[in-house]
Amino acid sequence: MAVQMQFDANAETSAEEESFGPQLISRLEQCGINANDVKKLEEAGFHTVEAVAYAPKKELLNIKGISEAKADKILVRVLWESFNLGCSRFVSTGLKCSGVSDRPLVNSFVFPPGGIETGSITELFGEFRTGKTQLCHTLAVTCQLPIDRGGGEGKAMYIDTEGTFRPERLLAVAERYGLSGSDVLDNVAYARGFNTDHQTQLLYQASAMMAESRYALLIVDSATALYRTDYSGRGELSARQMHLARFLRMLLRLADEFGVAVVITNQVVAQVDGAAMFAADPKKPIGGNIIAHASTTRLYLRKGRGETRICKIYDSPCLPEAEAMFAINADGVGDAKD
Ligand code: NY5
Repeated sequence: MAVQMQFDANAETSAEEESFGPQLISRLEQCGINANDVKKLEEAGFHTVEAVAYAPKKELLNIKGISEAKADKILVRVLWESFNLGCSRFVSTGLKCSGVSDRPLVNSFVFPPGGIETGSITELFGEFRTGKTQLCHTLAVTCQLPIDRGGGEGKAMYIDTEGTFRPERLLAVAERYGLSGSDVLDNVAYARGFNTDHQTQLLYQASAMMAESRYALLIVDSATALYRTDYSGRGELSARQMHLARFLRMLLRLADEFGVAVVITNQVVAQVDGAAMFAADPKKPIGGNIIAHASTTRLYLRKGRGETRICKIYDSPCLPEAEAMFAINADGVGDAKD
């Protein structure tokens, strides 16, 4: 009898694995990718939807007959599909794509395609008042949603180095998603970071807490601000970069070890050297290459018309160059009224 039961339990698991495990590439035919293109992907060695989702766009472009527009379409479809399958690789931002009207397919998809990726670092950078902190507040709530509502079914950790965290904002976002405000607040572990050594120290505590309970998201808002005050001048630049690199390595390790999404914010500063005058963009994110290497996805936020803001995927090897327009509302980031 016991053996029989065990057999049945196994049968159940394998049925589950079929719908929740890796998805065969042929599934893409059911979501708008034509059979010919699916065949090309398979011949190039992509046998699962996941294999495509993790591939840099460059690899898709190497396949004969796959144009840039086609690669974009496939990647967005694939990310959307893995999002719908609830692989919990992503946490929804509540944002939707727009501004890519020449590719209507991309419209009305969550932004960035699929959401915020778990297991890696996403950097939000932009000037003061472009919505970085508001996006962080929204994510601290949406990460708690069930997976079938685009969440990560876990708690959030919030390291605040600038004193801009506002719990009442979380309550408004909670209400918008129909969640209990007190539950949402209970599920956000908050700490102020006072200097760069302290913000690093907090990550050791974060690790202990992640081992104890299920966190979906770690936010560091801002990851770089304290470096600007703790280190000054050219003389301290290399010490600063080494310290920052160590901090980012610890973040990557947490992302990897606990499968959490890590979101960091970063300011842009005017370039101080003479090159600024000739540069296409006179402002750039601080932290230079060190941050660029650590973050898998970089999202650039800027002001749009009136109260609207624009969030753009910056220099990603995997994601199409899409952007989303949004508004900063009392209950978190949402659709632009425009
Ligand atoms: C440490 C950390 C957090 C919260 C506490 C606490 C580090 O609530 O005592 C302690 C959240 C961010 C990571």
